[in-house]
Amino acid sequence: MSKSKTSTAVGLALAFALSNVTVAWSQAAAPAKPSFPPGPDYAGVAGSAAENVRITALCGKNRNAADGYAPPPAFAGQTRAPKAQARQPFDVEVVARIDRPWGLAMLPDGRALVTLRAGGMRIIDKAGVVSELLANVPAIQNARLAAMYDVSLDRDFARNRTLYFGYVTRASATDAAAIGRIASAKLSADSKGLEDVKTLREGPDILPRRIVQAPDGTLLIPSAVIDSGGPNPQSLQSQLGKILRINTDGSIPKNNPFLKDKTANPALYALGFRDVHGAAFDPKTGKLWVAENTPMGGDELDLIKPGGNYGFPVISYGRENGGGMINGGKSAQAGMEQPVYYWNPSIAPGSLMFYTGKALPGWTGSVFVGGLSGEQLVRLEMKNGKVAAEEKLLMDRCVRMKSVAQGPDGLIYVTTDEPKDAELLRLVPKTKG
Ligand SMILES: [Ca+2]
Repeated sequence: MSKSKTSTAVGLALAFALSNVTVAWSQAAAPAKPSFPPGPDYAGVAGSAAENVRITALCGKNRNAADGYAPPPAFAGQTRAPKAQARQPFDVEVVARIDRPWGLAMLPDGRALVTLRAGGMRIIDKAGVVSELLANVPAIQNARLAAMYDVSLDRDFARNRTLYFGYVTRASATDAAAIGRIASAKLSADSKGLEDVKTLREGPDILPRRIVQAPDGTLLIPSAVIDSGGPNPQSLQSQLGKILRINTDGSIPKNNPFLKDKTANPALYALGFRDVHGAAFDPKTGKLWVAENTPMGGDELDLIKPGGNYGFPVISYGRENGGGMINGGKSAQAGMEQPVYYWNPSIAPGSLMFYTGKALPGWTGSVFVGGLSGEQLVRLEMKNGKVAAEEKLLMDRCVRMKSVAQGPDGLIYVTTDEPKDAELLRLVPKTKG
């Protein structure tokens, strides 16, 4: 075969592969939901049978995965890590009660800045006093998935008062469609409102779950895809199901990984996600990690490489929330990244944090993940870039755990995800005696 024929054949194969992934994906034609025997529950995976029974009795329900579907991991330790030893005696303080929060950022003076899912922001001081709604926060107008999502501080916040936030609202007074926006603003000197609110990037295909600032100053934003049948997370033309990367003025960094492809959206940094709620930079390596919420039984912890393809919906360890298979249950493919870890059964990760504090010394160096459906705060012990052990904390509170952040006091702050009377919790060293 001549060289030109070979390249034509390769070109055709590539075109076919691309045409396959740029169309909308759908499970509509999936075969009937398969049936699997019951699986272990959340407490049972990294706990004892007795702990399992205790939590089920305490919380009044069994939060098993729907069944025991459990495809084999790609390597030992990729799921269901051994139970970590309890290394830090602690107490839980309820700092304040608030309406359903989403984002949480700890200010340098120790106050907590929270976004409210229905719209708005409040500041909670160390004593638990909750502020009025901050002025000048963009309103969240009714649209599908409309909500205020994350807020995060610029690394020079103490000097420049700059913060970033993401939200989804109605596109305009005359357009009921949803639009996602990533914005910056300054917190006023009296902390009563925002100033200089600027939209950095917006689009109908942006669902901005988190905003984290890289060591190089750029902003990394996981943008979810919720719907089966929506834009394909593999498509380079859509911002859904991706991690986006922009500069703090909204411009596109000159070294974004897909810029050579003129048809690709220039903000794309990594692709193939469903719904990443947790994102954080490892303070030791400067690398980005994310925690992906859903598919069912396939929640992932991923180490992000620029331009990496994280597989969804081509490969996954989970299934549709209704139980249907995703791409026949395929869990690995060449050119697609494997998760470092996945949760089976699901915990529905709502956040991700590397703990570097000294106030809770038994936990220094651990990774924390808030679990929504799992109603727990997960602590992971990492070794050589893999999960060595998992501890499930706060399960006896029986509530969904949302955001987790480290305060300047070195303590750990957690918000719960309840529609009313959600809590801001503070984890402190156990007082002796
Ligand atoms: Ca994946």
